[in-house]
This record gives sequence, structure tokens and C-alpha cells, in this order.
Amino acid sequence: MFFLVIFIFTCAAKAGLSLNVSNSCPSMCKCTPEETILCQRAGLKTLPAEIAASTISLNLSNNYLRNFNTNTFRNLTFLHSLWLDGNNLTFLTPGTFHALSRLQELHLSRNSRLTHLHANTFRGLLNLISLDLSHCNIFEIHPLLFSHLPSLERLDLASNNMRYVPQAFKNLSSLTRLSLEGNHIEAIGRDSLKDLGTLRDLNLRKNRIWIIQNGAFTKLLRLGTLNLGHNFITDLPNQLFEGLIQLKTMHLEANRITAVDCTFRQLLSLRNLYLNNNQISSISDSAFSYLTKLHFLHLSRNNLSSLPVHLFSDLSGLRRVLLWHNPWRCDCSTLWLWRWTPRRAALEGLGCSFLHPPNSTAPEQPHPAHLGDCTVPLQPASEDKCRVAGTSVAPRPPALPGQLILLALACHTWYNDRGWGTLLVL
Ligand SMILES: *[C@@H]1O[C@H](CO)[C@@H](O)[C@H](O)[C@H]1NC(C)=O
Ligand SMILES: *[C@@H]1O[C@H](CO)[C@@H](O)[C@H](O)[C@H]1NC(C)=O
Ligand SMILES: *[C@@H]1O[C@H](CO)[C@@H](O)[C@H](O)[C@H]1NC(C)=O
Ligand SMILES: *[C@@H]1O[C@H](CO)[C@@H](O)[C@H](O)[C@H]1NC(C)=O
Ligand SMILES: *[C@@H]1O[C@H](CO)[C@@H](O)[C@H](O)[C@H]1NC(C)=O
Ligand SMILES: *[C@@H]1O[C@H](CO)[C@@H](O)[C@H](O)[C@H]1NC(C)=O
Ligand SMILES: CC(=O)N[C@H]1CO[C@H](CO)[C@@H](O)[C@@H]1O
Repeated sequence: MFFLVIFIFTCAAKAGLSLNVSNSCPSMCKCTPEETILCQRAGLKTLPAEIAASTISLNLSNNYLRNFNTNTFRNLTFLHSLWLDGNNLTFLTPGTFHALSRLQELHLSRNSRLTHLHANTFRGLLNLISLDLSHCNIFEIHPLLFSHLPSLERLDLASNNMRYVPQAFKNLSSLTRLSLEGNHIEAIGRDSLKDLGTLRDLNLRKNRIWIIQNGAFTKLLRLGTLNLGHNFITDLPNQLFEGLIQLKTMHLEANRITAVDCTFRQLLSLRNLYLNNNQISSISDSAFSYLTKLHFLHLSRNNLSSLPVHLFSDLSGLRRVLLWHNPWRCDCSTLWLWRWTPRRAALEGLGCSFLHPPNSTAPEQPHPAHLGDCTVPLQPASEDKCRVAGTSVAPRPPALPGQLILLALACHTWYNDRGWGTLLVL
């Protein structure tokens, strides 16, 4: 009798143990004491059944997961981070994540069959901070898709198939970083970005942007970095960047810009300006007036033969100006720049021989015979040329309805077929 009791007791203990075993690590995964389960590259086609409800971090990267239902993650209410990148997800059932109210990080990148997302896909993710949807094939986003994500701070939509800026950025009141890099966006409308007042970093690099409506950035009062590099921008109207009072870094490299007027003068916090790899052949006298914080200016690989003598006069913070690979005219116009600019030491790549005399003759006193008699340049004109250009030459056009943008896009396609690249500023 006594032995029987002990036997039963032992069995019960064993049963208890085996219950814990069912809560333990799936055989193809690695588990850590910190409630982290690592199942990446495990050949999984479905979620293993034995995932403990107490799991905080679950890594299912690089498997063959195809779909989930609303029960798949129902018990994982403690999850903080979930990695589902590099799978074969084709559709995310609305409500899939509804129980994951503590989730902070969700990785869904590299699911190349993911093309669109239902309005309720992310319902319940009240504490989600970071969402990675890059490198999928998303071409359409429901306007309410992100409205369930009040805590979202970082959203990555890079390398998808989007042709326009989605209208889904309305209730993202915490968003600080947004990437739309590597899509096929052609236009930024006046209202496209108007609800993103908390944004600090906006990446629109490598799209096909050629239309930007004036006022498109006016609400982005906290933006620190704007990347518009590698697009089809030809023209920079003076009001284009109104509102970007906190902007520190502006990327406009590898566009089709031919002239710089006074677009940048409102960017009073600007420190780094990338204008390299364009076709700039003229820069206006006062293009950089007031930019006292400008530190770095990249003008290499343009079509510049000279620069206005007083271009750098206001730039007391200037440390580095890259001027390589331009067709500099090595005559008085360049010599003046070299002699009079107080920021001379910052200039790099002004490839004129008289600036680099053999056996280090002081560059201040070159007397190359071919320069002849360089007379002192005129002082900058007292009138503010930008102001004139800003109001009368390029007046603010009347508001245009969306249909006209579509019409313009259609025209652009037609123009492009004929090789006439142009930026239409509406
Ligand atoms: C089994 O789980 C229970 C509660 O989850 C716990 O108290 C017990 O220590 C676990 N037993 C073992 C052997 O891990
Ligand atoms: C999850 O797996 C991916 C791919 O192996 C890896 O890049 C990532 O760092 C992992 N994350 C965690 C939290 O272990
Ligand atoms: C969730 O937990 C319940 C019991 O708490 C269990 O019956 C159910 O099978 C679990 N669901 C999944 C998908 O693990
Ligand atoms: C991915 O899913 C599609 C159907 O959605 C299927 O045809 C294909 O074989 C799957 N690929 C892999 C590697 O599982
Ligand atoms: C979006 O925000 C507005 C105002 O903040 C609120 O009234 C509305 O209910 C929100 N929409 C959703 C879907 O959360
Ligand atoms: C370069 O600038 C010159 C005028 O300075 C102009 O004639 C020429 O067409 C420009 N070349 C390109 C490729 O823009
Ligand atoms: C640094 C430099 O270029 N030195 C040159 C100065 O000129 C003499 C003679 O012309 C050269 O031999 C040096 O190489």
C-alpha cells in the first residue's frame, strides 16, 4: 500500500514534468532562459505547437511560413518582438496579431508575395513601436492600415512597389522615422505628408519623383533629415522647402537639377547639403545666405565653371566644400573666389593649377601670366535678388485638383517616352 502511494506520487510528479516538457523548446529551435525562442532557418512550414505562452522574443526568420489564422499567435500575449522576415507569407488574415498588445517590434520584410494589406491587419498592436515591411511587393496600402498603431515610431516601407505616397499616415501620432526608399513614387502632393508633424527622418531616396507641390513639407516642423537623392527632380522653386526649420541634412544628389536659386535659404538649421551628381551650371549669388550652420556642402560632379565670389560669405560654420569633377574655368572668376572667400581652407577639388603651385608658392600670391590683370570684383548687389524671384518670377500658383496631377503624370509618361525629362511644379 505504502509503495503504491509512492508510485502514484512519482507518476504524478512525472506527469507534472511532462506537462512542463510540452511547454518547452520545439526540437528545431533554440531557447534561452530569457524567454527567447530562435527558430530561424529551421525549414518551418507552420508554427511549432510547443511555443511557451511566456515567450517574449520569437524569431521565425527565413522559413517557409505561408499563412496564419487569428488563433496562431493568440496565446503569446507576452511577446515583445516577432521576426517573420524572409518567409513565404502571401496574405495576413485580419486579426492575426490581435492578442499581441505588448508587441513592440514586428519584422515582416522579404516576404515577396505580400502585395497588399487589409485595413485590420494590425488591429490590436497598441504598443508596436517598430514595423518593418521592406522588400515585399506591396503596391497598395489601405488608408486605415496604420490607424491601429498609436505607438508606432519607425515604419520601413523601402523596396516595395508603391507608385504614390499612401494616404495611410493619418493617425501615426508618434512616427519619427519613415522610409519609402526604392519605390516608384513620382509625385509628392501638398497633402501627402501633412499628418507627419512628429517625423524626424524621411527617406524618399531612389524613387521617380519629379513633381513636388509647393507646401508639401510645411507641416514637417521637426524633420531633421530629408533624403530626396536619386530621383528625377529638375527644378527647385524658392518655396519648395518651406517649413523645414529643423532640417539638418538634405540629400538631393543624383537628380537632374540645373540651377540653384534661393530654395535653401529658409533651412536655417541646415548643416549638410548634398547637391553632387546633378547638372548644376548656375548658383545664384545669395543662394546660401543665412545658412550660418552649414558645415558640409557637396557640389562635385556638376556642370559648374565658376561660382559667385560672395557665395560663402555668410557661412561662418563651413568646414568642407567638395568641388571635384566640374569644368572649372581657371581664370579670374575662380581666382577671386580663392582669394576673397574667408572659407578658402574648406574648398576641395577646385582643380586649377594656379591654386596648387609647384614648390608651394603661397596660393594668395599667384601671378600666372595667362590670368592677366584680375580686377577686384564688385560687391554683391544691395537688392535681394531672391525676394524678387520668389514673388514675381515664380508666383505661387493656384491650387490644383488631384485630377490635374494625374493628367500631369500621364503627360510625363508621354514626355519621357520622347526623352524630355522635366519637373512640373504645380
Ligand atoms: C513545471 O511548471 C511549474 C509551473 O509552470 C513550475 O512551478 C515547476 O517548477 C515546473 N517544473 C519543472 C521540473 O520545471
Ligand atoms: C532573428 O533572425 C534573423 C535572421 O537570422 C537575425 O537577423 C536577427 O538578428 C534575429 N533576431 C533576434 C532577436 O535574434
Ligand atoms: C492556447 O491555450 C489554450 C489553453 O490555455 C489551449 O487550449 C490552446 O490550444 C492554445 N492555443 C494554441 C494555438 O496554442
Ligand atoms: C510559397 O507559396 C506559394 C503559394 O502561395 C507556393 O506556390 C510556393 O511553392 C511557396 N514557396 C515555398 C518555397 O514554400
Ligand atoms: C484617428 O485619430 C482621430 C483623432 O486623433 C480619432 O478621432 C480617430 O478615432 C482615430 N482613428 C482611428 C481609426 O484610430
Ligand atoms: C553645361 O553648362 C554650359 C553652360 O555653362 C551649357 O552650355 C551646357 O549645355 C551644360 N551641359 C550640360 C550637360 O548641362
Ligand atoms: C614638392 C615639389 O613639387 N618639389 C619640386 C620643386 O621643384 C624642383 C625643381 O623644379 C623639383 O625637383 C621638386 O620635385
